[in-house]
Amino acid sequence: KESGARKFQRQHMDPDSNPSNNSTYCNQMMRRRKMTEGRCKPVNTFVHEPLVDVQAICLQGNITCKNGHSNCHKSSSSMHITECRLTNGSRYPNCAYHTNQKEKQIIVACEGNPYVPVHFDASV
Ligand code: 5FA
Repeated sequence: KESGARKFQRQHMDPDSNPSNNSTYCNQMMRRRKMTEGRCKPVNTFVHEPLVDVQAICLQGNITCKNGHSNCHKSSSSMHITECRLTNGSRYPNCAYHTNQKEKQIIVACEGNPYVPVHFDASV
C-alpha cells in the first residue's frame, strides 16, 4: 500500500518543473498524478522546490492544523507553488482545472519516524 509520505510526494511534489504559467499544467498533472480517478479532487497544490527542502519544513515552526491536530509546520521561507482548482462547470470524468502560480509559505502536516510530510494543509 502507498505510504502517507509517498502519497504526499505523488500529490504535492513537482520539484523539477519550473513554475511556468502554462494554463494546461493542472489539467495534465492532476490526471498524471491520479487525482482525477473516481472523482475530480477539487483543490490541490504542487510544490516546485527540492524534496529535501520540503521535508525540512517538519523541523520548522510548529502550528495547529485546520483539523485541530498539532502536527502542522509552516515553512520559514516562501516556496514556488502551483494551485490547481476545479473549474466551475467541470463535471467528472472531465476534470478541468484553473492553474495559479504563487510564491507563499506552505503548511504541511508531518508524521512518523522519520518525521516527514503526509498532508498539505495550506499556503499563507
Ligand atoms: N489530514 C488532515 N489533517 C491532517 C493532519 N494534521 N495530519 C495528517 N493528515 C491530515 O484533507 C483531508 C485529508 O487530510 C485526510 O485524508 C486527512 O487524513 C488528512 P481535506 O483537505 O479535507 O480534503 P482533500 O480533498 O485534501 O482530501 P484527500 O484527497 O483525502 O487529501 P489527502 O489526504 O489524500 O492529501 P492532502 O490532504 O495532502 O491533500
